[in-house]
Amino acid sequence: MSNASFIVVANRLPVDSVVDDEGNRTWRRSPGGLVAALEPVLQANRGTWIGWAGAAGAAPEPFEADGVTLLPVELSETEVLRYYEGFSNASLWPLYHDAVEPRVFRRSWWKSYYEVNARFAEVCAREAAPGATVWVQDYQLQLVPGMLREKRPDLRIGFFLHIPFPPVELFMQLPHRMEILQGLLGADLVGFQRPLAAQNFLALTRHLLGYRPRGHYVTVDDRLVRADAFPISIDTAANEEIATTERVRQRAKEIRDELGEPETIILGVDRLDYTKGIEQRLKAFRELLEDGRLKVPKAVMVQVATPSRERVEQYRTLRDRVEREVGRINGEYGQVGLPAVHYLHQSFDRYELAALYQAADIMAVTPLRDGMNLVAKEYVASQIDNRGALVLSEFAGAAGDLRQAFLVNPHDLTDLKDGFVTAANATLDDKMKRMRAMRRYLRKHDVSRWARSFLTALGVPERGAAYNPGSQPAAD
Ligand code: ADQ
Repeated sequence: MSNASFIVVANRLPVDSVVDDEGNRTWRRSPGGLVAALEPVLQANRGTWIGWAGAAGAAPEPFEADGVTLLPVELSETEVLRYYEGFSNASLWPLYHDAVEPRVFRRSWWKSYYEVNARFAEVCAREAAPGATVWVQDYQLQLVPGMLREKRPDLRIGFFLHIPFPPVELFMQLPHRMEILQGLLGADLVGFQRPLAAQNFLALTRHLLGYRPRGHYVTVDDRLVRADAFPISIDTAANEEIATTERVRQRAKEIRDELGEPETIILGVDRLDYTKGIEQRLKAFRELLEDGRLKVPKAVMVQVATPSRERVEQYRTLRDRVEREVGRINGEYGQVGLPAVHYLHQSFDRYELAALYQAADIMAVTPLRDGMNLVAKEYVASQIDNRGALVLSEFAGAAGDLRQAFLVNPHDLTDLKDGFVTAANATLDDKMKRMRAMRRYLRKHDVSRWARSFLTALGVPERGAAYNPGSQPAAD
């Protein structure tokens, strides 16, 4: 047994492998708020992060990065296909997102999901110091809390779900639904993005397992399990800092110039995923051009669609459909040198992304369903002159936090179109009031606050403080 007193278990390690010209491998930290938020806690507690390194085959040796031990878990090519692309991304992902795309179930996928979860739990049980805290992340690892509890009842276990948790009727479709629920109930604290998700979970413990939840708690074998909402956020200060750099301000001007100085730039930035409502957004834009409520080149759309899960069938067909729609809009409404939609199927660094955010008059964040949506929050934090407008789906968790956004129902095309027109016609005064209020909110509710509130609820002392489960408070 090792002596890690704080462990994060996630599908992926927070690093990407980079191989140089001579074939030597190094690791680059992947960008993201989660890593930034957890780093101080990990560092102060000689923490360990357990996860897959991103390539099938033998796992690399454990290594250290910035004072944190990274412990890679092996996944075979078949497991990547069945556990990751199959059960996680073709069964659970669509089902948990209100089945906006049909979910697929295969028995061989479940077997692999079970085996991989058992492997993660085993590695974690081996690494954890007596009484250590373990924080398990997301839908790929829902069995880990239960499996870990069985091996190591001494541990304090937290689980956080980054995506929505479905209502009872939908969850009931899931083969092995009992095992999943029991897996989650192995945790002391089960965290969700929104209160409704926690309520769905608690209702299911009654419906499926006959437990009697009270308030936020349910008693399982004399253990109290708490289910509650902890809306995730961004590193607001870091986003604001990037947005104020000369490099970003200059680049934002250049982008507007390159687009031909339009009056209204509508921007979408999403992983290319059917939950993000990209097709519906494009259709709304096409109809607005058709109706003459928006006109090219005064109004243009920029859609950044980050490549994602490209080996999963549903994602490949989505890409085809999106690209066909972009082609159709440009064919009908573009002019030579002035396309109506600028479509970028690429990843960008933080600076380019911030410049795009700053150049946009309207940010379109219109998912059909989304756990939170950090793009909406990043856009707000980048609006240092408060001039932009956020059109936000009611079905994104972020709508619970960014209440001054122009809220829309993306399932209703008329409402979506009206939302864009309202935002485009809003007075500067109105837009600035909304943006100021949202920025104030995000300054207070940033990702460190999220991590702190989860860990405090789990019983871990203040962020950064070393956590020694066996120690007594010092007498003063
Ligand atoms: P995602 O579905 O991946 O996350 P989101 O929350 O929007 O969605 O996060 C995407 C991240 O990727 C953002 O930080 C964004 O800046 C970045 N990104 C997007 N396009 C990019 C590009 N072209 N280049 C570089 N970076 C890009 C899941 C859930 C969400 C939940 C998060 C966190 O689906 O609902 O908010 O986890 O819990």
